[in-house]
Amino acid sequence: MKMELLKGDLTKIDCDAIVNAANESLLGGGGVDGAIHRAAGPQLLEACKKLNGCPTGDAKITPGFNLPARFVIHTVGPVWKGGINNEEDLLRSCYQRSLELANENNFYSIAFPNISAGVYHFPKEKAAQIAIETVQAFGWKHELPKKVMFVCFDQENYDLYKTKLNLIR
Ligand code: AR6
Repeated sequence: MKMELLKGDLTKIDCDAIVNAANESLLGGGGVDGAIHRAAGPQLLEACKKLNGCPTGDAKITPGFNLPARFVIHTVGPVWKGGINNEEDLLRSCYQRSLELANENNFYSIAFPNISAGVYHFPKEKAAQIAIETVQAFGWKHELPKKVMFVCFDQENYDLYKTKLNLIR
């Protein structure tokens, strides 16, 4: 598996699936979730309504509609509440379940934002560490997805991922 770091907007990425940092309702919100729904168009909300929500740490899939990405994998990260409420395992599970869905659907490429590191206040660096570790470990055991992109909206996140990815290369 190849891990790539990109700076920019997840909704512009052409790949098999982008991952949405959603909430348990799967009915939209702010942050990257809002941006994805705006770019995908109203059909995305209609598709999400049929999924009956999603528990924290799990993931569900829809088409990408007007997005360049063919599919959206909606995952629900944990809200950071001090780190003593299983937040780290739940975040690991978001990456794991998203990658499992990508693998089951024979996806070649998938792109992640820094899940939970915005409105949900998970410490950015710890979140990036969990993202990279979980993706790397999945890659040791699975052929697909072949390409995993980390898409950072801001310089701070980009620099965090860059430092961590350089350390394992
Ligand atoms: N492309 C890439 N990354 C982005 C983009 C974008 N277009 N927009 C924001 N980010 P957040 P969360 C980054 O708050 O913390 C929603 O209301 C952002 O800088 O989107 O998991 C949902 O409905 C940050 O690094 O997600 C939930 O209620 C990262 O994406 C709640 O927010 C995640 O920030 C989920 O909160």
